[in-house]
Amino acid sequence: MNAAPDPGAAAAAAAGWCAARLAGIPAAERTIVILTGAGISAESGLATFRGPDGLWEGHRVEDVATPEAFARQPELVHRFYNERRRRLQRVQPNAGHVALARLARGWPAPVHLITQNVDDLHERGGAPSVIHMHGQLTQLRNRVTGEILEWSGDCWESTPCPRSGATGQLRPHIVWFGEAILETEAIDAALERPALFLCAGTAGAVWPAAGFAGLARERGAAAIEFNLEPTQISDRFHRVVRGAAGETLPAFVDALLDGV
Ligand code: BJW
Repeated sequence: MNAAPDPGAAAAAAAGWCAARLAGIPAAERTIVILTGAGISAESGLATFRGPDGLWEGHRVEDVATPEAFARQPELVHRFYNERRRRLQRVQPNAGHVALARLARGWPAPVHLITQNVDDLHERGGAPSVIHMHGQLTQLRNRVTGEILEWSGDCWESTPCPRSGATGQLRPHIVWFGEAILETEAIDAALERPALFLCAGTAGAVWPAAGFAGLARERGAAAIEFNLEPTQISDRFHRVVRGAAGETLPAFVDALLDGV
């Protein structure tokens, strides 16, 4: 009987493969782009969207995270985000977040960390800069003036905007289905010519993020996926590392920083 592959060893082997691929590229040009999704925060205790824990009070994310749902039932949508904002204050970054921050700080070339997550666990894990393409739980937007506000408490339709004083104007600063993603200029610049593309904890079910791996590969990047399970985009990667991100990413980052 074959023993199950050790995720840490598989991650270190993938780092060795990357080091060999990058060897011919000058150190300062070994740009890394990292895309993360809900799976990287799962070990911190935040629910993913499409796993067994993916329903919220029986609602699929597609039924709550749309402008139409907010127009129809604003209090339901506010409650969804209020609960997640409260939960965020009770959780901590895990070893996966910390490992990526170590990579960003220790790598000789630019490292662009793009996250679909609306939590702040990359920042709290030490990442020097994070591109939040789907918004942030800790921000609200005034839908009349467009102003963005830092926010840590609950928000309801009855909550007055601290600037305008009016009620019924605030919404989560979150990108819902059918809305344009944020930080497109930073994302386009990051994806211009990556040497290495790392993708951790995303199912690859939501666009445009699901297309980034293919784009990075077309532009010459070595591409590695880190996920517990096969995903909708696994075939876009040169290597896949199966296992929990909190185990595989630290092993990968240690080996990569040692080897190049
Ligand atoms: C682990 C693990 C562990 C677990 N370790 N791994 C092309 C084709 C088809 C459709 C479209 C298309 N282009 C656009 C669309 C429409 C749409 C879309 O993608 N629809 C799909 C349903 C098909 N996209 C959009 O509407 C986007 N906007 C857009 O394209 O705008 C165009 C436009 C331009 C100009 C003007 C106007 C419009 C917007 C997408 C917004 C997504 N928003 C959400 C919710 C809001 C954020 C929030 O509330 O948190 O973002 S949806 C939800 O899915 C959330 C996530 O960021 C996103 C991705 O989910 P993710 O991260 O992949 O999580 P899961 O749960 O799906 O997967 C977790 C993974 O982790 C699994 O694989 C596990 O195995 C793994 N895992 N534990 C490692 N310990």
